[in-house]
Amino acid sequence: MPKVSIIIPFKSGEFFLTDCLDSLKAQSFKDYEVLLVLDGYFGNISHVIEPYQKDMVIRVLSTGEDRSGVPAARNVGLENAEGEFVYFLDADDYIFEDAISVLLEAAEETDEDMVYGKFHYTYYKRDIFLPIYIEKREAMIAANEALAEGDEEADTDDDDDDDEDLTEEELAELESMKRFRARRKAIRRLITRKKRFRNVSVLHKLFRRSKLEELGIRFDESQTFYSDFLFLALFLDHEVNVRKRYHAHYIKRKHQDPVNNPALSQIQDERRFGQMLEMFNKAIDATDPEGTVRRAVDHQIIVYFTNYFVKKLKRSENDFWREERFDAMRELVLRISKANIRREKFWRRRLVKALRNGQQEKCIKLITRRLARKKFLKMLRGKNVLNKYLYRRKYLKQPISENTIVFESFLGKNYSDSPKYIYEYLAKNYPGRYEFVWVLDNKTKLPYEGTKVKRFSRKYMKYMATAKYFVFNMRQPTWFKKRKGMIFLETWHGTPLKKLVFDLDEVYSASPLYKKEVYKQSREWDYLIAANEFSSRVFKSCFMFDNPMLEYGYPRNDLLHSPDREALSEQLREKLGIPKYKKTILYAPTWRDDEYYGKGQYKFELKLDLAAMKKALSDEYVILLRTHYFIADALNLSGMEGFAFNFSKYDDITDLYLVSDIIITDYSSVFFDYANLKRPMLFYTYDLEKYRDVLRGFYIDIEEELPGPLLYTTEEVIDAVKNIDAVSEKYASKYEVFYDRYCGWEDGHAAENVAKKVFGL
Ligand code: C2G
Repeated sequence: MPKVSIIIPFKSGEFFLTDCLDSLKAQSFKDYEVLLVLDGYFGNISHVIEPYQKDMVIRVLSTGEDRSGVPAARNVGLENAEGEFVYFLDADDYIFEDAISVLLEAAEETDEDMVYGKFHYTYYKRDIFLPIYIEKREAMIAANEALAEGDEEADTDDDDDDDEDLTEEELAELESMKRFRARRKAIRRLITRKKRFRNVSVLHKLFRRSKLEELGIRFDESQTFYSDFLFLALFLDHEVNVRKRYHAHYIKRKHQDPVNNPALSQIQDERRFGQMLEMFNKAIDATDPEGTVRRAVDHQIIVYFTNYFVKKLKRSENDFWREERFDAMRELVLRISKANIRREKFWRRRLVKALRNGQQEKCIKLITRRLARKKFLKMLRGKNVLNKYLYRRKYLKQPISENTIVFESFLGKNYSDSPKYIYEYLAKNYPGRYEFVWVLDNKTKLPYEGTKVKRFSRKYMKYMATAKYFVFNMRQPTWFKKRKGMIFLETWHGTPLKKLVFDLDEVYSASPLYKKEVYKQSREWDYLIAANEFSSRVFKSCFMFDNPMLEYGYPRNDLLHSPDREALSEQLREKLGIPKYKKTILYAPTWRDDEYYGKGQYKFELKLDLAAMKKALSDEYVILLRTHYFIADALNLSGMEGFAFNFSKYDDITDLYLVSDIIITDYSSVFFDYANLKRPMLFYTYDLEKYRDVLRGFYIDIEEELPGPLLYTTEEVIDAVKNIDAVSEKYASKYEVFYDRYCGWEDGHAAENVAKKVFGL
């Protein structure tokens, strides 16, 4: 008989399951069985689990034909479990290697009926998440020790030393008090404090199986959504012994694809309301009216009503919120004891009172007032909120201004990329014809007569609401409303090397709504520019784009084909202060998905040994450094004066291409553009495997196609620079093929061609 039975319901997603099983394989504790319960799964599971069978006992079960759903699958698991304990795990999650042993040790030590641990939430799969965590492990271990101490303190509350003076009876009483407190804390943590009762979960809880049998607790199979809530509420309503162990870690995967692969909690289902009522009613029927669980249940009902239901009452177009659902809600709330209502905040109590009296209008009035007050307070706090409010309430009602064009490059960070060249073409050739507006947060002075506006400022909001044309190189904001008659030109910002949106199974660095958002946004693009045949094909698939593709090459690359580019380059060198008799290397790497501080704020650690480069190359070369626009870290170039120059904040990378003799890059789309110059390219791909195989996935085989060497150390880079002629010669034929494939459409007139097409000139 195994010690622990791990119950995993499985419906789909073999990809996730392997992560889950890998984490079980890595468990330090080995005496467990896995009950994988198939629920409406029609694939061939044996090839997925076969590699694991030598490391663990996996019993594959099924809900059968008459039963279905997660509750049924878990019940099948319970019916078949042989372990002394059962543990619930989801197929798309994974656990730390000591998770089971930590929980089990605690359960055995103090004879618990249930032990629960800590959750982490992530979009990442296991082999990305773990290294990030291991890095922070020291800090985590320290925090865990503190928590572990907290565990004990919180669970005992009393000083054990004093116990010695007590009689046996007193000791028993004390023990029972401790048990009671631990259970009350668990109820608060696991039920009351959950923001949404749908998040109440049996996951990562180790139950003593005999206790579940004794109490006859099973999952309610008529419940698709809330069976966990009922299960836990019923369990905790008994005098069970429970304990928490916060250094047992469970990694809950957030789902980032609500379009194709929604998590259960993301499913909007008409049945939800009915099931919720049923669940609450059952919980009320089955629990002690005076007990802590009931208090938690009542609180959850009130929170649901005051935070969610009343908003539906006020806003929904569906009358059933004001008719049968209102009545059902009222009936439910009438079951809540007055004592429990008294524990709630004043504004909630007023709403509950109005509902109990059946005063629908009053409920609506109260919530309207409360929402208005909240909005007002929010506006006082941030002017962006006020500006957005004006966008919706005022500017969107104003007429569209037929000749206004809004340009934005890299979220207003600089004056650059294709929007810049389209703007300059129009401003130069059609002066006075349009009102040009640039979204720009830096101090750059615009040539021609464009107006600058700061992103999120009031003026910006006005133009976003009323301009007819938009020329953006990244996605428009999610709140942007495309009005009838507006024309949106998406230039995008690079030939895709790294896989994008709908070509990604998994999105690591984005919010769960990412795919849904991009889908909405790309519907709003009237035109999209492709620099080459390859981009055109990929964009159609990765953005699910089927409006006109402008196949003219990139406006941002026009300059690279300008007949006087050499003269231009000389002028620029002077303007940028590059020493006269030196050759120039440009180093322009991309960003890394897994190294960040926060949204759009990425870390960058320079992995080139600049001192070594300076020593070896500074007689002949200088190096220009250019980090990606997402990078928040500033480069430290002290001691490198005269050799290394930081151009990370410089507006337009095209200028930097023009002045450099060699480029070093990695997985950045810059190399597709730089190739237009036919100058040598080196690829400093020190983290290739991680980047390609773990973080992103590429559209092309870079080892095969890139027209330059992949280098892994500073020494190799120095060596390649020193022998650059030989390197160029070696890659000459590859370069030609590459050039034809990715630069073949570029003719120096992309801006003109795009502008003529979009603006009907
Ligand atoms: N860029 C830059 N400096 C860098 C890196 C990039 O100025 N050090 C600019 C270049 O114009 C480049 C663009 O930002 O073409 C996009 O950068 P990528 O490194 O390719 O990365 P990303 O922003 O993720 O865009 O289809 C293109 C992809 O979306 C990649």
